[in-house]
Amino acid sequence: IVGGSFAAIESQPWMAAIYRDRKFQCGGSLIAPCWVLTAAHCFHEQNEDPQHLFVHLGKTATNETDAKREQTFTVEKVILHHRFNISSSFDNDIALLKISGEDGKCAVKSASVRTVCLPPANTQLPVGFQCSIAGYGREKFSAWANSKHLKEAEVSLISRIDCTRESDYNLTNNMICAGSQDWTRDACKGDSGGPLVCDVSGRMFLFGVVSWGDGCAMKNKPGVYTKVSNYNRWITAETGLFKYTRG
Ligand code: 4AZ
Repeated sequence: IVGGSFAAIESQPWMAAIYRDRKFQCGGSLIAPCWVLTAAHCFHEQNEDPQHLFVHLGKTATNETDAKREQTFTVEKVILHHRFNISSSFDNDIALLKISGEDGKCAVKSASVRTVCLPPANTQLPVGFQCSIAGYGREKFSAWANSKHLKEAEVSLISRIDCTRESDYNLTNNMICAGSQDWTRDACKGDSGGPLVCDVSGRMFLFGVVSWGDGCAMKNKPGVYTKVSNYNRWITAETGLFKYTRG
């Protein structure tokens, strides 16, 4: 995250840190005790071996373990969206991880670990709506390494017209744009897969998954996010979750 501020995990308790072996790979969001929603481009298409993947919840610093607040999981299943296409401008950049802890248990709710709400299908917030992004990624585009601490930043939703006005972005209907008015706050490399959450009537909803952008915090180059509310049916079909919560 460029700009914004360091945050304790308790302010983004759905935040997941995804590792491949010992190496930090991507962010993610806990949408149910056994399920993390993230970006498809974080994984090797088709042949990702879940045995190498680990998910940490409740993590504030990536270089240390706080056993009192953290929960660690292996990955049972990696589900990439079947129409994710890395060559066609990252359309359908969304993936699900089924996580499993000791003796098959999933995430346990605490001050540092909790689920985020999914927005109702096809909901859209108005342009200019303030949301927040979080991640352990780079603090500037030219940085050598990721942040050692979780960061969060406020960004606002940008219309498709404004998003493409000064950029050569090829947006699909499955993407939303967000940025800060002065272009000082943005997601960056390493934040991929992480949350764009928006407070609607006092509840936090996961409206976006960090996906791509031209550099980080560059003028007229907003961050691009997978539009989560387009995927309610896919999430239900793949997980069996939320089956009776529509309507
Ligand atoms: C990346 O390379 C990346 N500024 C993620 C987000 C953004 C740019 C790049 C958005 O993972």
